Amino acid sequence: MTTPSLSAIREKVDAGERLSREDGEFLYEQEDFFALGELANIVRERLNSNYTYYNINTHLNPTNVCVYRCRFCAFRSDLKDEKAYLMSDEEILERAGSAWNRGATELHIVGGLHHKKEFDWYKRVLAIIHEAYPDLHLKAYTAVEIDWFRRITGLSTREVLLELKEVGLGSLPGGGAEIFHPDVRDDICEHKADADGWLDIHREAHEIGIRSNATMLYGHIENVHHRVDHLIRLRELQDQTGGFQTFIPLAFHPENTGLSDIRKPSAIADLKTMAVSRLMLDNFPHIKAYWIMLGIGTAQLAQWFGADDLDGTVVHELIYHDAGATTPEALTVTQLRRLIEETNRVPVERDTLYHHIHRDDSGWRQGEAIAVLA
Ligand code: V47
Ligand code: SF4
Repeated sequence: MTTPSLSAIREKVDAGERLSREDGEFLYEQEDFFALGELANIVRERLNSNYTYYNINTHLNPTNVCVYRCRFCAFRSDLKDEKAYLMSDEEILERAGSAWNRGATELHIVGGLHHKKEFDWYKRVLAIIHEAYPDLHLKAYTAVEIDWFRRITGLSTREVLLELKEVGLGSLPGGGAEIFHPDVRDDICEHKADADGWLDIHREAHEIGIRSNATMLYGHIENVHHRVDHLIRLRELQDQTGGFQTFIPLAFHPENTGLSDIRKPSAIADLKTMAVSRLMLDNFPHIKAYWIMLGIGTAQLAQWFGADDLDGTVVHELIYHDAGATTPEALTVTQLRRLIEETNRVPVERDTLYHHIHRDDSGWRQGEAIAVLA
């Protein structure tokens, strides 16, 4: 094995060769920040040309009551807390209806693990929305939630996924991945699905035709070794299934969490993570800059550090705003397109599965699939 150097890595990137664990760790320590961005941009433009994708979506968090106590989470609540809530069917349908009327193509549904609610309740959330708005894509329930449903039903996770698919599940969001390495995971969220559990659920989803996303929560107690390890575990699964669509690095927001003494990652750390993710995850078609947590300026810059997606026209976001995010809760399509154009990229509206969306006076329709890996 040769010692990594920037020029050796550049040669690999130019040749489309895979980077090693050592390369990933070296890149994280790299002081030439702009060289790192330039390398990530080669891969970004090779896969996605000059496009930056966005979608029109709404977040729905049906309850914040959660049996788990992840140390990084400001969203969860105990059943008897003042801030505890549980949405009624009417509220859920109202939220879905207003999303649909705004032209949303996707609802992103995740929440706490409410120990007084049975699996049927979580299923009904999808079923009632799907029945009322069959064309609204339901990106719902993280692998941690799927694992919880297994625990409360005695079904296998594959059976849980099949039942949810039956009532309208469209794809899985990438949440709950945090950091896979047990040295970190056992400290920040010891009770929930472990790395193998999370990865197996995504594998099963891919096997039954459900696409999914992946995330990594960075900027808390983890180090570079843990981050690169996380990326490599995702890359290995993607080699086997090809079912991941996009990777979203999530910057830790410390306010109101059990880790509130940690400082939020800097814009430099955010952009480095974006770039290393793009370079290491050579088999992921897309890398998403989630502006809600990066802030708008960094999410724009990220379009030159590996990202090709600016999620989304999000409304009703709670997880980050509870943890101190000061970004607006929503951007209009006009604002979002202008932000993308300012970065010298071409805005393209997509649906959850990365088909082009075409709009005219009669509404929206799906077009062809966008930029898939060869
Ligand atoms: O799993 C929780 C993270 C995730 C905090 O799939 C926090 O398209 C930072 O996964 N600071 C949920 N992060 C959000 C998520 C997501 C977001 C956008 C798009 C997609 C997608 C998925 O949020 C959790 C956890 O990793 N999180 N608390 C916090 N204080
Ligand atoms: Fe519960 Fe999810 Fe918060 Fe963990 S991150 S405490 S599982 S709501």
